[in-house]
Amino acid sequence: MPSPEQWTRPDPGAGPAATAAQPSPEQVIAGLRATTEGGAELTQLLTPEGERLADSRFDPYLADIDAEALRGLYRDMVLVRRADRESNAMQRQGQLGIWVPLLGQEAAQVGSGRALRPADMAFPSYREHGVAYTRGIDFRDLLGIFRCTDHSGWDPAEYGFHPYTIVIGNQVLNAAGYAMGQKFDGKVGNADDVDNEATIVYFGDGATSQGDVHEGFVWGAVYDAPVVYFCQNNQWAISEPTERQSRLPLYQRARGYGFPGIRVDGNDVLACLAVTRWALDECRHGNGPVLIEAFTYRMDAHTTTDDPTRYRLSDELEAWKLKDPIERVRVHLARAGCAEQDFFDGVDAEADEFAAQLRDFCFNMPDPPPERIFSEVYADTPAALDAQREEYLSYLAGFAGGEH
Ligand SMILES: Cc1ncc(C[n+]2csc(CCOP(=O)(O)OP(=O)(O)O)c2C)c(N)n1
Ligand SMILES: [Mg+2]
Repeated sequence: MPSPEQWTRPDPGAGPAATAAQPSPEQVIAGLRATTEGGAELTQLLTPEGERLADSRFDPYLADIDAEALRGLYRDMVLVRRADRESNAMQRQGQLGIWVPLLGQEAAQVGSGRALRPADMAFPSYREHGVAYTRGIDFRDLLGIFRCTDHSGWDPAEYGFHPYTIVIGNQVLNAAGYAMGQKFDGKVGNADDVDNEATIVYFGDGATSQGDVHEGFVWGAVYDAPVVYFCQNNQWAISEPTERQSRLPLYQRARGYGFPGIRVDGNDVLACLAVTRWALDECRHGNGPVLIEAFTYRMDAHTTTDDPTRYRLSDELEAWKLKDPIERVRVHLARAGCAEQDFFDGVDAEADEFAAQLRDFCFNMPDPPPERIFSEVYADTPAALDAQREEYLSYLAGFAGGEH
């Protein structure tokens, strides 16, 4: 049976007719293999059973990951998951307008986020709460966006973390441009590596069908920009499965742009950390860009407005539960004698406290003053905007009970 690659690469002896052949149902099913299973090309350092696999290419990037660091990665993922679940619940209780769950993607986000250095820049989409956490952003600062009282809750330059982007794929162009700037500013290829910087941009499998992503790849490639394109292939773009968006595994698309592409087990925090460190290193030394496809699974709904039971079967979810990103680290820590029950209980207690603080903050979050919508838009506010603000405030003042 021809592999999906052969649909676009006809047998030279078969003549032009082969090029036009439609894939048969079997070929379509074979095509699923390309995107729904990790395959031999998957870089994995920690199996779902918690077994550490040796890897001569990527192990050097984990030289500093001792038992304490591993416990730290576990703690990061547990806290992030707990905050995600609490936020999801708060949306259900009417405290947030919407929530975008990251459940199942903790390893992809914590692993890649922990690979970054403070001077690097990250461009998220809207699901990257785990990356935000690794950049030092207070999880509470994310909540205003989802309570619809804020556009962003942090200074992007201070944290090296751009505001969330809802327009699918747009941040890939932003990131390519930012990385070109890093190159023009001499932040790439310096003999002293502390002077080097890189950019990482997060986007989904569905985003790879957007023109902006294609353009972002082209700009990054032709300028040798220090940008890591980090695609979290969580198998779904709302209700559209990946295999309906690509005939090839997504990482293989990099070849067409002339930079390396690699598929990593997105549920393996060690593989995500090592591979992203390698990719960032490549970028900092002038060998960028790099595409990473983190092969993972969105274990919850697309957002709280979505009902995934309408379009996917529960056995798929059950199969992915066995590949849980947190569980495999827990098993590994326990089996390797790197953590006792006390440690796991302590992290759980810390996570409960973290969630309680989040809840308390959310329930008591003040509404921003109405003039806020006019501020922080321009460095120097134009007169027309000043006039609109004054008009709006005097309109509000006309209501009984004062200004608003
Ligand atoms: C330009 C644009 N088109 C459509 C949408 C609506 N939309 C929101 S999320 C989404 C699916 C994105 O899927 P994927 O890139 O796989 O990311 P995921 O949500 O799975 O993390 C779509 C089509 C949008 N936000 N922007
Ligand atoms: Mg997706």
